[in-house]
Amino acid sequence: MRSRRRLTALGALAGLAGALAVVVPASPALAHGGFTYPATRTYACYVDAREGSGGGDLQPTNPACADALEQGGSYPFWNWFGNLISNANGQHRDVVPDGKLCGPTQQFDGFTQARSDWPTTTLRSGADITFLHNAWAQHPGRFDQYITKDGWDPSQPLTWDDLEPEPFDTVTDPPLRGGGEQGAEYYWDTTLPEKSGYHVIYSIWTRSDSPEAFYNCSDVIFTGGAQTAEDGGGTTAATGAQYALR
Ligand SMILES: [Cu+2]
Repeated sequence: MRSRRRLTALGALAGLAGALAVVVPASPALAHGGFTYPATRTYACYVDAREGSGGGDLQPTNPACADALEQGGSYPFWNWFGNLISNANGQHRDVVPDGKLCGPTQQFDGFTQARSDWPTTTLRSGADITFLHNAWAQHPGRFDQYITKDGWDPSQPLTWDDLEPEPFDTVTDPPLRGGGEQGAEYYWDTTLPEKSGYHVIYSIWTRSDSPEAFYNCSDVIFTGGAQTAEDGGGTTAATGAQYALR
């Protein structure tokens, strides 16, 4: 009973924070960032859940997002930009356990479910794209992007060993601009790895001004180059209609 009441109070607080964030810049203590393109798992579920209610409260239509909401409540949805460990101190592989890569803290545990029906962003294998990383709060630091190995199994918990050993993309203090899908955003160009089918892009944002680090999974589908070069390489889950459900 007690814990249930506490969860409800937390949910109300999170909802309030989400509502406030629409109107005023959220405080740095509560807000940080994450990819809007390709959408992180938490951001894609947040968009899905808001669209499911026509822009109001959270009503996920994606089954994985719905289960995440049922398991972990609304906090990680309204705080989709706060998937972090405060005292990571650069020791990512020590502080993030295997199986918990997509949600290393208890609040985000619902996003570690091993399943292949999360919302995805379709990308072209090997394409040049522009990463868009929301910056609710700006922090100097480095972004490292990893890709899952060929043949990884989404029905098994995601482990460090499922990732290619070296990041395919690394950037430090990328440029910042306003006017992104969720306000200020970092942006930089990258070349995607050659992959096919369902993969996870795993991003680690390591702050250089504090021990904090952010850990996010973006679920993506790689296609084999059938798209034209002008289309930018893919569609974003954030536009809603283009979720590639399987
Ligand atoms: Cu922050």
